[in-house]
Amino acid sequence: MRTPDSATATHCPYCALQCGMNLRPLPGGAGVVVEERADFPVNRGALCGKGRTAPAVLSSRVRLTGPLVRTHATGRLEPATWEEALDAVAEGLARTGRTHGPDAVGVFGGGGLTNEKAYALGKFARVALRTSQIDYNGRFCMSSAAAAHQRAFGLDRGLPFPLEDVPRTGCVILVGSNPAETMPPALRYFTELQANGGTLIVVDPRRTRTADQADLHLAPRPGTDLALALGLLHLVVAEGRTDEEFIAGRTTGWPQARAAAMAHWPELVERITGVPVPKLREAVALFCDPASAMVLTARGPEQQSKGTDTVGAWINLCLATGRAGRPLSGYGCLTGQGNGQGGREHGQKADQLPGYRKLTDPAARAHVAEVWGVDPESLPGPGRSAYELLDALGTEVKALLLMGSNPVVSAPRAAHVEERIRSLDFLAVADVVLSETAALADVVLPVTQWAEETGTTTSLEGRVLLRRRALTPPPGVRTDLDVLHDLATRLGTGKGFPTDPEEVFEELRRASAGGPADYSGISYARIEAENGVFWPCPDEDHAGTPRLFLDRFATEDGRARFAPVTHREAGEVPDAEYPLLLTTGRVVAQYQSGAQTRRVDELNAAAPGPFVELHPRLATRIGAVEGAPLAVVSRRGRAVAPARITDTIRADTVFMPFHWPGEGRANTLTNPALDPVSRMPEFKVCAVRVEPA
Ligand SMILES: Nc1nc2c(c(=O)[nH]1)N[C@H]1C(S)=C(S)[C@@H](COP(=O)(O)OP(=O)(O)OC[C@H]3O[C@@H](n4cnc5c(=O)[nH]c(N)nc54)[C@H](O)[C@@H]3O)O[C@H]1N2
Ligand SMILES: Nc1nc2c(c(=O)[nH]1)N[C@H]1C(S)=C(S)[C@@H](COP(=O)(O)OP(=O)(O)OC[C@H]3O[C@@H](n4cnc5c(=O)[nH]c(N)nc54)[C@H](O)[C@@H]3O)O[C@H]1N2
Ligand code: SF4
Ligand SMILES: [Mo]
Repeated sequence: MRTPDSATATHCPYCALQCGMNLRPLPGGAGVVVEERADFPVNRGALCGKGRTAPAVLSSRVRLTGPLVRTHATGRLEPATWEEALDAVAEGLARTGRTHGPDAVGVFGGGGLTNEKAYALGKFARVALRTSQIDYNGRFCMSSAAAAHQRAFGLDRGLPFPLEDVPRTGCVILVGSNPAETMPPALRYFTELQANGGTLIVVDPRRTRTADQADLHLAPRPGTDLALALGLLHLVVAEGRTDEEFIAGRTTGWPQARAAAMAHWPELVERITGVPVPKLREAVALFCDPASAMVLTARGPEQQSKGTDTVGAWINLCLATGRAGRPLSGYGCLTGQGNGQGGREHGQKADQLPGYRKLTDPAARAHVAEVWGVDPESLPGPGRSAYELLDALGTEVKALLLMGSNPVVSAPRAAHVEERIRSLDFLAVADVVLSETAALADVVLPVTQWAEETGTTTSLEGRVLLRRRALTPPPGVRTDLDVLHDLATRLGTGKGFPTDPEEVFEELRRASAGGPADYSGISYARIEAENGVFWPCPDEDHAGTPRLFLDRFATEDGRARFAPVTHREAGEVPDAEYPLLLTTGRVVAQYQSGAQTRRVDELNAAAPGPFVELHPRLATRIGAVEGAPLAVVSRRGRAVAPARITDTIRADTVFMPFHWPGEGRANTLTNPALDPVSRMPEFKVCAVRVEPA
């Protein structure tokens, strides 16, 4: 949409809040500046520093401006033409497929890719490469919440209601979510909730800026949220606060879930979590007294080897108290990446086809194969999950095409993953910058960025949005859609890979029609006219669905399913050798692996490097000094970063942000223990020892 004065209305390239912004071109083709876009209701013009400074990454000073190919002569990445680079990628992938079979070729995508790219990438893997080996970084992000959503409600949309409902409910429990750092413009929804007389409970082992604002802060030991949720449910039952009518009318599985909760009495839960019983009782009262309430989770409880069961336990709490499938009540997950929601719906996940269809469902295969003009039999089955795929590199998967992720920094047990990546026969990376992973590639393909291309994203609310191209890309770069088209052409299947995003979206609409995430009624024109459209939207006369489950859940019988979950320990627990817990997360000024934000001066000034947060008591015990280098050692490796001493963290836990490579890389330490259902790695808890370096 062109605004009257020639700025372009679009959305931020980073997180799932997808804040609206206007981009105004500077005179003489000198780039764009970000301006306030007040008409987009979710952020009403507010932006965090990352969004405000996003145009800095468009500068040729920091981005890739032409393809690079590793030469035999020097062993280094050297500038090449697009023809040379694309020929090399097509040949590298095809050669591996010919020699070792199609499943020796892997594809790794990202939740930052637009819907059109995610869709084209999944199709490229299955149709052009015929490989089952595709997965993406969203596996590291919201897969546990997605699995729990599916299990309980029969459908996974992160938030089943728009954010505008938050200020009008009675109480929100925010579990392992730190929007003050991770989605600053969304903080206003919680502030307004409190101004309206509602209460905010924050569950986080650290007293974050978000927790500071809460009416009640529960600080459990990392990895014990499952016990905490069960303990709260125990109290709900013991205090007679269940909603029997709702349980009888709209759920199944309560007797088993109830029995499991009754085994988690408050004193036991206090012992497991470290949260005192009176605080548990206070939380139950705040949650149950008002007429409506919500539970929102983010990566804290989800990035655990029991993340799916943990989210299930929080959903149980909502179901038992009738706080789901009703106005202003429910469970939601705050999805993370720019297209974290849409990226999980259109087929870059190992077990999935577009429209959130299952790759194992014969009817889904037939429908999508017809849209793609291929034989359903030719579609491969489900492949490995993200960590399992990375772990198989160099052995069973010998060539990889990577688009939109930087696993050398962001994958668990990163030194091992880096070593696996180095052992590949062939690696091609499409990126906007020379990330730590791209630097290891045989071929690097430089692609356009958000402001230079058009495409849709689906925000954490399930609202499908349009980003409009606002400026002409530099001559040396191409779009991801161009790359997939050009590669498919070389592999002999160019026809099904259009380069016009709207044409891809029109095909995506047809592929998603009748599926759980049905986009068939959504068009670019509607998105612009309506400031986004909530899926499912099955036809053009359908208004979209801001609120799900009000009449029935998406299960076969329309009832929500309780999960019969009991507490279990994390993959690693402290012992004499590794007596402390490490947890990891984010700071406001850096984004993810830092590939983009570490290239922005203003953000680097605000968050220049890694650190280890620890409690003063622990610091005294081990002789740590503020600002002095501290070594954190786990069974996977050793990382060193300056100490940051603060009483806002539990004394048995240390925290590191994961945005940096090198010596201070938090993921050198993390444990790739996987959740059995979602295959989510345990980023949020492992056992470590800490000593001055
Ligand atoms: N600035 C910034 N913003 C971002 C991103 C970014 O990289 N930088 N990334 C985006 C993406 S992809 C995502 S997924 C979101 C993530 O958004 P959040 O989930 O809010 O971010 P995290 O910092 O990973 O984790 C949130 C909190 O979980 C707490 N925590 C750690 N262990 C546990 C535990 O065992 N239980 C509980 N209850 N809490 C625990 C941490 O102390 C932390 O404060 O942010 C998005 N926004
Ligand atoms: N220890 C620890 N590790 C974590 C987490 C944690 O909490 N703790 N969180 C996990 C989570 S939730 C996530 S989401 C992951 C994220 O980790 P990554 O997957 O590494 O995410 P990004 O750093 O955003 O990497 C995206 C890459 O793609 C590039 N890129 C951006 N846009 C495009 C595009 O349109 N096309 C192409 N081709 N490239 C593009 C960027 O420049 C960047 O290099 O990290 C996970 N790792
Ligand atoms: S909160 Fe997220 S979407 Fe909004 S400006 Fe910041 S990074 Fe961008
Ligand atoms: Mo994420």
